[in-house]
Amino acid sequence: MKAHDGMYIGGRWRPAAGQDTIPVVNPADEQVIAHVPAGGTEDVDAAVRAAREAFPGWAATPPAERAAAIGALRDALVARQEEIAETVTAELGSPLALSQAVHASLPVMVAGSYAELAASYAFEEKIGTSTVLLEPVGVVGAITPWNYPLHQVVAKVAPALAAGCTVVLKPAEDTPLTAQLFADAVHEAGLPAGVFNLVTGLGPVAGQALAAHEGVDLVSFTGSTAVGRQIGATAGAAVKRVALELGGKSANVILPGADLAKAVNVGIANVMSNSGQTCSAWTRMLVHRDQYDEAVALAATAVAKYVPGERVGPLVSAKQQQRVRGYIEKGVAEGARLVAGGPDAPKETGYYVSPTVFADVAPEMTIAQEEIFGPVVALLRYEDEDDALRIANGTVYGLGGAVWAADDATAVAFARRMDTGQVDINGGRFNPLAPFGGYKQSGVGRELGPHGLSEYLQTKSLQF
Ligand code: TXE
Repeated sequence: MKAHDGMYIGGRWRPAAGQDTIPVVNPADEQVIAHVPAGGTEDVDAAVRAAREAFPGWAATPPAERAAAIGALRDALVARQEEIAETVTAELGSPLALSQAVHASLPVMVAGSYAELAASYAFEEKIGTSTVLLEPVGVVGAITPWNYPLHQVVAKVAPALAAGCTVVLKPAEDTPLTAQLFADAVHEAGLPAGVFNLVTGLGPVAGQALAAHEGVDLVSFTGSTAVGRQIGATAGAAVKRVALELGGKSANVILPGADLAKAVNVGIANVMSNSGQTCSAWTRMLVHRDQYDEAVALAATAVAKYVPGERVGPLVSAKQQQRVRGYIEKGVAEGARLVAGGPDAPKETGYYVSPTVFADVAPEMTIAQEEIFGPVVALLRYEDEDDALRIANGTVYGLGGAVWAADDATAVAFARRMDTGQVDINGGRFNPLAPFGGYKQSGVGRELGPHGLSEYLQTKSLQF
């Protein structure tokens, strides 16, 4: 597979400071498909320097011109959509149909939304006798995960650019090729040199150097809670802005009166999509005790349609496969009942995990508390609405969720009581302008739409 052997810094591809490389593996067949440079401190320094030099000019560029540049970037992504989909499939393992429909398409929507927002956003407001200026924070260090290789990048870079910030991106080491394609698109769009820079490398090396760099004014991180905690602590010590999008254990609450078959089927599809590697996936299905047995039967039938290697891809890496199989073993050991799937790998080659459904899951079990990040659904039984709410809110996380009821008003009344950042009402629908982010330990800050843009701004009051 095609790969750049350098870093994109200051508007051009240039050699990495060191010789080390990282192999990129296709998780469906375990073959090495490319190598990318493993960046270190020197590469990060050079990228941050380029971003700092570009910052004053980009910050002073009128919002309408920044909007036009983001629009050109969107168009460059559109022109590369097929290549992006194939690349995501090669390095993440997602079925090509999913790569086309989601991985290559969602970022286009998000970039388009920021092209519009950059032009229409009120970067200045009047409050009484004062004028408040909303100014870009400065240089952004963006650290992204592999689960949505392009979306995670665009959800940070597009609002940062719209705000007038410049960016250094350190993408996940598992999916650097998609990030390189993004840099190509930036280049084609003609963004000024240094406004966007890319350093590939390992988390504890390049990621750590970027997060701790004194030339970085804001760190935006999406990934594991463990690393997020560390980045938050480093940023706190430096009194630096930080945005963290971390794990989740979202509840899919099916209230009596809802269309049970639809709620279960959509709920299973939600977790199976991207092999369960979605931070907001509805991994806990909460069903009233009177409907529980019927829901378990429906879930078992629904999950049978997800055949590994066809509708559901492998996990991204051997490490993730092992981790998820470990959680399934733990579920069995703690007494949950396997209804479908199990810990055995369904295929000899590739990092596949069997689509798995657990019934008789108690709220305190590990599989009901910790993020598994695989195609695993836990069905929990509740007694009444208060019990459902207690279970739904009973984890350290609060990222996504769903409520199904006979009507929207009933679902909304329940959703208001949930400690979580986003709730899909009777199915929901993706809106690229709606803020996304966590309550509790799911994170700090919001992505997407105007709320996502405001993360990259700081306020200055002019007093008259
Ligand atoms: O995450 P890491 P991993 C969760 C999910 C998954 C688990 C582990 O539960 O099973 O995390 O995944 C960079 N300083 N999520 O190990 O390590 C790393 O290079 C700076 C949820 O892949 O957090 C990559 O770019 N950066 C999630 C990014 O952090 C560091 C998406 C994420 O990798 C670093 C992914 C360090 N010390 C995993 N160490 C979501 N919220 O969507 C690593 N990185």
